[in-house]
Amino acid sequence: RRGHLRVLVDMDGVLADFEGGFLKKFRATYPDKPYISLEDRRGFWVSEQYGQLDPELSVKAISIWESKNFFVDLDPLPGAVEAVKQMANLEETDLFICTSPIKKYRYCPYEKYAWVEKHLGQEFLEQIVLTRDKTVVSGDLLIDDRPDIIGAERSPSWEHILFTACHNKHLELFPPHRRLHSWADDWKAILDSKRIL
Ligand code: BVP
Ligand code: MG
Repeated sequence: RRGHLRVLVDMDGVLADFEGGFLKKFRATYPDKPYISLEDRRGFWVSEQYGQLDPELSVKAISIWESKNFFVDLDPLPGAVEAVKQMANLEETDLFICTSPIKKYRYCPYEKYAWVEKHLGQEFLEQIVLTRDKTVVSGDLLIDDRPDIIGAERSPSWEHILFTACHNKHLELFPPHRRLHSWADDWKAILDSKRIL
């Protein structure tokens, strides 16, 4: 809509605690296997870091998020639910939840909808964008914890704001790239910086 700011907010690692939920279920399922603490997480792909420990751990890690109830059971990250509800209520602001499902589609897409309904309410189901390629979705901002967001569109319309997560907190960001350190950080100022005066 004309004059409106369109904000795309990622789900895993931004609204839903993918890393915490993964570690909890991995340890419960494989109590005798080694694991990587959140403090020691490096790199976006959990499966790759577990695979470096032992190739069989990569397969076991993948089995965790491919299981029924993994995505729906994720806890919201601190302040996420309140922030998204506030953002959606701001004047001249259109919020969309932009999230990539895993390719094993048995549970994940369904559970992402169920999670949004459970934590944000039925009206937010209208705002969901499921895509494996976020570059083809247009917006002013994309708040996402993945450092490298690439796809078919070489120059996406959005500015990527890196949401801090255990796997990306050590990365040095070069200007003009910006972070949102958590939902306690000043996300309203980032939105306002994109509004036309
Ligand atoms: O659906 C999630 C989990 C999956 O990637 C998606 C991240 O979505 P966004 O937050 O970017 O929208 N995922 C998959 C793997 C390995 C697959 Br093999 C992983 O290590 N980490 C991960 O998040
Ligand atoms: Mg994410």
